[in-house]
Amino acid sequence: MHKFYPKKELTLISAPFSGGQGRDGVDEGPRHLLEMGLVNEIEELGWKTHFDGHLDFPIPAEDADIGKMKRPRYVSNSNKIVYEAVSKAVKNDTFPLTIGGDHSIAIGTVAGVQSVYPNAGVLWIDAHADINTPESTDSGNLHGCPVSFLVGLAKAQPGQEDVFGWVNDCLSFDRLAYIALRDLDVFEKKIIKEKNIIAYTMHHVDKYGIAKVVEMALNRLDPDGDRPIHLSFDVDAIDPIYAPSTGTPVRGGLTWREASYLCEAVAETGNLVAMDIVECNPHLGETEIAVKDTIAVGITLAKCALGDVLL
Ligand SMILES: [Mn+2]
Repeated sequence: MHKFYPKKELTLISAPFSGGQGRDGVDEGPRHLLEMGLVNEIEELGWKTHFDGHLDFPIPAEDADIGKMKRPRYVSNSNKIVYEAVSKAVKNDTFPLTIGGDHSIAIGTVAGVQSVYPNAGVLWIDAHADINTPESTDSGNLHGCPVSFLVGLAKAQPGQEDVFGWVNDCLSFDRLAYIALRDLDVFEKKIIKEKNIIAYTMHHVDKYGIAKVVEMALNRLDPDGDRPIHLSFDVDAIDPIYAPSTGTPVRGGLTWREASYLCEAVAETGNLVAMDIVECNPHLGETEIAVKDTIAVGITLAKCALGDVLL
């Protein structure tokens, strides 16, 4: 039985948002996941699924850059909508499965889960650490910055409009763990070391194997085995051989089975309280098969995290 959702009810939250980065198409991810049968696959696992349609993210009339940040008000306002949806789902004792959309939407998903479970740990599965601050980012694309808002590293500078003030440093550094990292900026490497953030790169996956890495990450994130876990899964964690249709692919990632195993192992703890699947971009596939593979891997991750087993 699921420790946190004994009724096995799930709220599917579709966040078709692409404002955290510059490439069109990632907002089409949710529609493709639904068309390939995501809801049916989840219900076959015994989860009663609630879905009220795609979230709507109004584009602000005025949204000038703040420092290097691109589309700051659009990203912030949209994340408030995601936050409300996730927080409401958890309060209704339903598992929030949020499908993106780019990874900036995890500002809202993590803040939403933390509003109900303030001790929840976050497993951030990604090729990138997404912990750049509005000052350290090169691109100004906020999908590379969500973690910095959540842990309180990102602060409005004197004289700047504080559009993300509502996020409120909701996540402590010791409740964050990374797996599958392999493309880090200088600032991100520095901050991970300085703050002693739990971080397993692909080097660790090679060295110890995925099973040991997941075990070590969970033991450090949740030493007593009773902490709610939020899994935020960026499909670019997976090798582009398996998940090519994504905005910032990086070679040398998780295999299909390593990614699936990771989700299965987290499901086995019984402590998973929320999941995000982000950065599926159907416009970026070179072939139709590339797109289908990427969407299929997203569906597989959801199934594994929700209790599907091979035997
Ligand atoms: Mn990411």
